[in-house]
Amino acid sequence: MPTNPFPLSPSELLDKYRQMRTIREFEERLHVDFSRGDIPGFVHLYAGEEAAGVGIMSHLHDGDRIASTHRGHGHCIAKGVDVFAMMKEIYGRKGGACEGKGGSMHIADLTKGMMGANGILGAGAPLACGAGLAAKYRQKARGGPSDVAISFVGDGASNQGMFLESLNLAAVWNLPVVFVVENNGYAESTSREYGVAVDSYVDRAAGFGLPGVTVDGTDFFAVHEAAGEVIARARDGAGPSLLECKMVRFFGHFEGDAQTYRAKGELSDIRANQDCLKKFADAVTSAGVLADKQLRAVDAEVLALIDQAVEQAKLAPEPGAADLTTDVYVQY
Ligand SMILES: Cc1ncc(C[n+]2csc(CCOP(=O)(O)OP(=O)(O)O)c2C)c(N)n1
Ligand SMILES: [Mg+2]
Repeated sequence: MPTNPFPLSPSELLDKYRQMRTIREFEERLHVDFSRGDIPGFVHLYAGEEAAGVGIMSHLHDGDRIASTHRGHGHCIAKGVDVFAMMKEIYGRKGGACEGKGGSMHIADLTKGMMGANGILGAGAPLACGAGLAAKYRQKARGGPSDVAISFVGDGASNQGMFLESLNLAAVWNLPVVFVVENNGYAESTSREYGVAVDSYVDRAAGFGLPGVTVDGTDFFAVHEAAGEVIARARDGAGPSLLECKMVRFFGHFEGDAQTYRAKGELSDIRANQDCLKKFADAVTSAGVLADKQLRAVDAEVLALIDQAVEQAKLAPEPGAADLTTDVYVQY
């Protein structure tokens, strides 16, 4: 047996591959179904960014909370939200994660610590501060390591006042929060260079008194290692941090985006050279820790799962008038 150079066992590695592949196939399928007119509303796809979501969420349990973005499907899947409930939600059907009344940008599952995708840029950051404060109180009462909260924002959303205020609040209150900047180089069609003055988010974090680290977000192992450190820091009460993941998005900003702002050949180049799934597969197979046929078997299982999820979503009824006021107000 070859020695395993990775920090995860072969079965854990296969599980991470499965999660990333599930996100990829989920998004590839939505791309096709949306273009056919099968899906209502708006969707923003996470394909290409899987290593970040899965690398970070590998260190979390259900008691840890995440606050996601408009591009939230990958975060949901990596946090353990049921793929069938997600698909129904995106199709606007009963049995969806929010009974079909929220759609792509509002998928939430509090039992999994998934506080919600969010159509308002930067709005997840103060929610994560709230979850971090709650975790801090719980930790004081019970002792031991703290639950943590993760806030995700894109490079564009990182300019929002709410995000910057949250960095300050988390630092002042020493909250167990990690702020993840998913830097895919674009905010809609605006390139990062045009809209963000600093080259590195680590510098921006330093201005608020937070440590920061930048990683290649297309490298699962780099994300996994860096996320492990900042999350352990938060759990141990040593305070908040910022983690910048440099990444690529394989599709447009939203489905239907003609992407005329991309450089010539950019899309084929990132698919060929910056595909986090290919990089992961190359690393684990060339080290001899997993065999190609094990990965292909997972690919086939995932494809079948996504087919079933779409089939069930299409069969599920739409919410009716009687559902209008259910799940709107909390019952005390
Ligand atoms: C407060 C607010 N302002 C503007 C928008 C419109 N909007 C939606 S997504 C987006 C760009 C987001 O870019 P980024 O944060 O980099 O995330 P990405 O889409 O690249 O994942 C904008 C401007 C919004 N939803 N909310
Ligand atoms: Mg972006």
